[in-house]
Amino acid sequence: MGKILIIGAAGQIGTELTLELRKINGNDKVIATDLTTASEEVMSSGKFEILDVLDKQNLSRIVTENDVREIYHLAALLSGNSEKKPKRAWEVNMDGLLNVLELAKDLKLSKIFWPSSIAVFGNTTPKVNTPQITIMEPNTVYGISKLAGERWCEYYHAKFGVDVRSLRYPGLISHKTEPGGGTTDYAVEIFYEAVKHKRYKCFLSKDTMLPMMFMPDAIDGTIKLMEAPADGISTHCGYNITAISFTPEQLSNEIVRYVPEFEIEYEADFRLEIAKTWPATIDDSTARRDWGWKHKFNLSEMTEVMFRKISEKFQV
Ligand code: VAH
Repeated sequence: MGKILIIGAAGQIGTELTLELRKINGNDKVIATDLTTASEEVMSSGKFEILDVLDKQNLSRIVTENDVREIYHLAALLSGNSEKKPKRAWEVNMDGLLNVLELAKDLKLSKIFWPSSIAVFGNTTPKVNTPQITIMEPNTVYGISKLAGERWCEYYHAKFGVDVRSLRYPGLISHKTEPGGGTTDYAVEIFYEAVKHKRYKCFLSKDTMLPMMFMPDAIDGTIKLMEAPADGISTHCGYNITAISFTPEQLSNEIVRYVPEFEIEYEADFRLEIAKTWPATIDDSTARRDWGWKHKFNLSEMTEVMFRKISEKFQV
């Protein structure tokens, strides 16, 4: 079996996915890359190279020199940052994906993973129990790039047989990496602020319900999808998956169980307008039917682990 390449190994998903794939396949089987160095755990557990996914030559060199057969392409600008730099976001999110898909076609790579997002849905999409197949009219730069990316993935699978697989991730919550410019970042920041300062100023409104997931569930789901038999995969654009939906107020009420004096205030910024276009809850029955997706962590269980791990990190 050839090697696995992670593009974006310094990011929120990439950090944990690299470590899990190294645990499963062996450290020497997984090559981590990013524009900047990654966490100490990623850097010390296996091979790392600096890679800009827009540099086709360097990407091709790393793939061929290391006999890479699978690529997890995670590098992208998230929703908040994409609104600030639309052209750059389109370039990284689109040209980066096309570089990977072209390489997969030319070198007949065995599998590609690319993350889509609930951001592909827009204001005209049904917000409750959003179906796998529905109206998708995103009006954010990030959502437009993810919808276009989904169509490219379906195209490269249909036209060239590229086995590219994708998940429409909800907001992801993890304690290993700081948030990276997304709209759902509040659900990570709030834990750090609660532990360090016992207060948090939330940039969404208290009743903004969004689909979310604890990172261990996202990593398990990603690997389960990639290990599923090809004939069981019914869509190559991006499976709806979800775990828990909650509002900032509901999350704050969970946090108060650990920090009774915790105070939250709400001062909406541009990201509230992004969040308002996204679903509140997701129908992920297709993923559960096709390849056995199921989440493990509910809101209370996630909160307990987040508090324990972040408190350890700050020795409080
Ligand atoms: C973001 N965390 O907030 C990402 C995610 C569903 C949101 O794609 O941009």
